[in-house]
Amino acid sequence: MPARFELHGIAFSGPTYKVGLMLALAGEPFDYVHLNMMQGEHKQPAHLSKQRYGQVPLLTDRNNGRHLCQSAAILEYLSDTLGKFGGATLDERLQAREWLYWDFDRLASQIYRARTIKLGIRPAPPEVYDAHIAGGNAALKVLDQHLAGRNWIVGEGVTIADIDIYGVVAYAEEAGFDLSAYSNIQSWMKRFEALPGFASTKALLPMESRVAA
Ligand SMILES: N[C@@H](CCC(=O)N[C@@H](CS)C(=O)NCC(=O)O)C(=O)O
Repeated sequence: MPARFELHGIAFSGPTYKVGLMLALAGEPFDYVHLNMMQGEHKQPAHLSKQRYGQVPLLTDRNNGRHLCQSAAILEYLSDTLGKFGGATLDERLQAREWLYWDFDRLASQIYRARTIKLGIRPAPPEVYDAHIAGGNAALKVLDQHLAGRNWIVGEGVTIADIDIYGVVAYAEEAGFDLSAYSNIQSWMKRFEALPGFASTKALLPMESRVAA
């Protein structure tokens, strides 16, 4: 029987990693479809008919034929349908959602963009890179202070807020950030990486398509 979920993405993509991580932590095997973005596969009608923004990730739920996009919305969908990582109460669920919005506004926007500049994928003048580093550090400081005395971002257990934000902070060093000043973030990352089912970007997002084991 085929796996319930099919994830379309590229190995480089942080938002795709977030979705792969969620599935892995939830113990859901998934088929992985590698898109050839160099050849513009993400802008072809076959992809656009399922992913209106012409981006990755795209997640298909074979149980109901749904095609889902936008990583944060996908995490919410998965936590609703799988009954995992959604928070223990309505208040926790709302707080987790708050962090997802904050992430894309303040953290992911800076870290992901700094990374594409640093890796030469989207070249930009040094002052643009420096502005992303400054903005990212401001956001990392907020996160580090929030994590003081806490194991997880919301409540007492792992939620989609942790999964979403880990899928950004995991790329910070590659983007040129120095995490040594953020001891609470470092401890939280270690706790996160020890979770059953945790896997690195390389393990979850290969350079070619893969059928679930
Ligand atoms: N907000 C979106 C961002 C997705 C995104 O930026 N995807 C990139 C790859 S990491 C992409 O598909 N870029 C190609 C494009 O925008 O044309 C999400 O979280 O899913």
